[in-house]
Amino acid sequence: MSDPVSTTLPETEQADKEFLDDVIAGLHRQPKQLAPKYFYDEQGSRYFDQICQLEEYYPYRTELELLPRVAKELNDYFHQQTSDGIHVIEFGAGSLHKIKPLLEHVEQIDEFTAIDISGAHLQSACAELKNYFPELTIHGVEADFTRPFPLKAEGRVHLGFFPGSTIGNLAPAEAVEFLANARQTLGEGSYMLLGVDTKKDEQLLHQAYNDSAGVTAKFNKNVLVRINRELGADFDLDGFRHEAWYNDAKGRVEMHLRSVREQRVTLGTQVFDFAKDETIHTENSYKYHPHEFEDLAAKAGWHAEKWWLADNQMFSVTLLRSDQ
Ligand code: AVJ
Repeated sequence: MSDPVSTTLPETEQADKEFLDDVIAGLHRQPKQLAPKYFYDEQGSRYFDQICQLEEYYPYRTELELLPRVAKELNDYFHQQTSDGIHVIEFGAGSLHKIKPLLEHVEQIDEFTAIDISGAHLQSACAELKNYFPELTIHGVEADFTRPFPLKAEGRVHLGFFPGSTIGNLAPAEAVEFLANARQTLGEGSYMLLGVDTKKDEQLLHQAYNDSAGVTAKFNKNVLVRINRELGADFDLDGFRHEAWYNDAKGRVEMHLRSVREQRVTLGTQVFDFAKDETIHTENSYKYHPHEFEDLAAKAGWHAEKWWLADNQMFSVTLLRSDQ
């Protein structure tokens, strides 16, 4: 039997209900947690773009500098592999800056599908991309890319694109599940290109997630702003402070919002009590050595065909090919 909720609610109402259900469930957990995908409303996507311009946030710029080299080598590689057109499918596409080097250098790409959870942001980004690449067929899809989705078009090469180390938001087991789903979606003989942040000096990681201008703090707190505005909660924004640190045992940066005092937050009929210093865990950002990532991808039926490391070793890009 089909779920009456998913069939009767329009898509945005459905998304609101999921947001509400997730927030309630997450805040009832111990420790309290919220999923990082909820940072990205329009304002959150803007904060993230600001983070990418910060001196301290090395991942964005390091990857962007590495991608032209990757793209030139990919162009040679694909010419050797196939004469078919390539359809690139980007997961969590954001502002569409990362796809440009690929479109500039990989000549066989003639179709591009961008999937992102922030629909309005995506539409304007797609329109802008069309100005740069008028020949390219572009589709913008507002969706949660962690779910499987249908892709048509036979006789073409599917290249999944997942830059920015967004895969780092997933715990290793979830990352394997995502990669296995992506392999299903993309189909037999497909490829996937991923940007993956590397393990590095703890001090550099700390600075990247605790910038001096406080943009990351605003980005982190934006999830509470959303919960207040969209779900009618009464979070006191000054009652929580941004924290981020590297958890060496788990190989991840964690972001939290720490309650500065004992307090109660209400959301409709729900009540959430916070002890002083209790945190809401809002994000994990896993870091991998290229070989660690290769092993993880292998568990999802992919093998690493090639990988690239930035000159300063601060970021990596891996090309996966689905196992036969
Ligand atoms: C978009 C998930 C790659 O983990 O570095 C930036 C998000 N969080 N600053 C990351 C983020 C805090 C970012 N990813």
